[in-house]
Amino acid sequence: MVNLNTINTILKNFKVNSECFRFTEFQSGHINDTYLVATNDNSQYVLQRINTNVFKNIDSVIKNKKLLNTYFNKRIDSLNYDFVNFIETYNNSIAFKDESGNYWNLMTFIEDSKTFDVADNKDIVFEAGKLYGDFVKQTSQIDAQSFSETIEDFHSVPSRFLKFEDALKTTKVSITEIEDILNYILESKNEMCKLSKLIEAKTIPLRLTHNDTKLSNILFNSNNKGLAVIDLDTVMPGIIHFDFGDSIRSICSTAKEDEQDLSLVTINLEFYKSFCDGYSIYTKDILSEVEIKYLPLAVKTMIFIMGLRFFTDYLNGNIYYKVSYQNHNLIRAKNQFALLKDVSDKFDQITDITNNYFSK
Ligand code: GN1
Ligand code: MG
Repeated sequence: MVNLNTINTILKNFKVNSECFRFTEFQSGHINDTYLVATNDNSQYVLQRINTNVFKNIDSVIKNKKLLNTYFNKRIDSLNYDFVNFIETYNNSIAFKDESGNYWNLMTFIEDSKTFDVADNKDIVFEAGKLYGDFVKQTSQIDAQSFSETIEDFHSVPSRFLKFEDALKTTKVSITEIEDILNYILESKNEMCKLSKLIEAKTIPLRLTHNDTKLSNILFNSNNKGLAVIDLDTVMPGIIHFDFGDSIRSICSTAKEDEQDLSLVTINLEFYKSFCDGYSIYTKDILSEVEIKYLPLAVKTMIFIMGLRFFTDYLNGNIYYKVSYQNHNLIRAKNQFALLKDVSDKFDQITDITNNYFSK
């Protein structure tokens, strides 16, 4: 547990001349520990301890964030939205390593901002579409190859399958309890590997992608207008489908990711239209025909990956995601697979809507 002393010891290493007198922890992330820090010069900062159990390749995380920070700062006058600004340490790094080997980032806090876990109206969804679409536009000039992979094969279905199969061999969970899910995962395998095959064949181009485009990674102001895209740990080379699909998974679901009542978990097609409406504003002219063609499949694939990852972590005894109760990851997995079933039922409509908004 951190206390005021720890926070101030860390703060001293960054180029800020102020002391923290109060801090609170943000509760929504599953991976890092994130604090809102108020200082005696009337400023607020976001201090984050990077989870090195998840981000084993910490040098890549630091390098990528620094590259992006420099890039955004250079273009500050032409940006449509605000961005996460990393404060440097006295060693000119954007991360500080403490005595216990923890790595910390310090970021400016974007004032009067808030996040949502679930969208409750389509204006929020439209805004989210615009912000994530703008991220694609702003970063489209970057050579993705100059960024490193912060987590290897992060959205690779074949690699996630291997991890799932390993977990299945060693799990303490009784197989009879989870037979339905196992069958569903195995039945879906072929279709869900398709995007990975297209990447391998270089049919779909690599871009710089965010890779964690949840609703809660967008800041909104008090009028529910989007302010900035946050959480840049997983920015690395990827395909547009990772970001588009993960956005829909998170933003167009009618329930939160760990809703237990599966009858509440569906895809909201009105929200899907609003997201496409906002997203296409900045991306329509940038995306190629082949990228557009596979957007609907991306929705299925990203929901599947998250379901598979939550389920694998459940089998492994919850070693990756933070959980609040024993079955939390199982509930999350069932939730994602329920969403996937609804998306599959409505796939023709999803494809038509996508074509309406993105076809040139
Ligand atoms: C994790 O950054 P955070 O905690 O919001 C995860 C994402 C998942 C998400 C599911 C590095 O995101 O991939 O989509 O949980 N991040 C990492 O809510 O694994
Ligand atoms: Mg994240």
